[in-house]
Amino acid sequence: MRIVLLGAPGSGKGTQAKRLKVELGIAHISTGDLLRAAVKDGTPLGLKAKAVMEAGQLVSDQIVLGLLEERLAQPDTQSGFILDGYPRNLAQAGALDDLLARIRQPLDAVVKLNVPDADIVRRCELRFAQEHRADDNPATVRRRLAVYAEQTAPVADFYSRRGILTEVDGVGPIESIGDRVLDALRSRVRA
Ligand code: B4P
Repeated sequence: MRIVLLGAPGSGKGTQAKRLKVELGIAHISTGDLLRAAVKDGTPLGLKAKAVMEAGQLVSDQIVLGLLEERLAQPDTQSGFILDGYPRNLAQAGALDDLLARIRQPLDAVVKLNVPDADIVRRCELRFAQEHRADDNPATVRRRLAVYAEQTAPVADFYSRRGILTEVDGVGPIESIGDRVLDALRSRVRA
């Protein structure tokens, strides 16, 4: 199965993708993790991405697409994948369509996690206190939410028009949200 997980920053995409990876036996591809690894390794790409991420902005489409293409060429993606954090704007959604058509791996489903901004701010504050992730500081989280509303929210409409979008309530215990996501995916496969 090939899935896109959509949702605001801190909506739990990474958290739920980890469970889906185990339950469905497919690869988990997080563009945020790929970028953080490049920053940590101090690669030329990571050096470019670091300041952009810390400002709460989106890294350039070209850089992220390059990372994604490289990751999708790895053999573990043959049995399917969960894309977590990509696409984040309409240009990325178009690029993903082209890429998946080229490698003959069309999407099966898009799941959007709905979480109110107030919960997101609380979650990121907690993670900032525990992990000190620079883009989780409260001012940057507000910027990231604004970028999400402006650039990423239209991506949900793009997939809704195509009839492959399912929205799931992303508030509550992590396990219950995971059950809702799996139910949504199973009913989509049966449909
Ligand atoms: P991401 O890594 O995608 O970061 P995220 O939005 O914070 O993560 P996610 O929604 O996965 O939340 P998580 O499960 O961690 O992006 C980081 C940055 O990278 C972006 O701002 C951007 O600069 C760059 N980037 C990434 N992809 C890009 C792209 N395609 N194009 C351009 N730039 C890109 O959960 C958050 C917290 O909530 C965790 O602490 C978790 O424990 C907690 N949590 C999860 N579920 C919960 C629940 N049900 N209840 C309470 N807490 C919960």
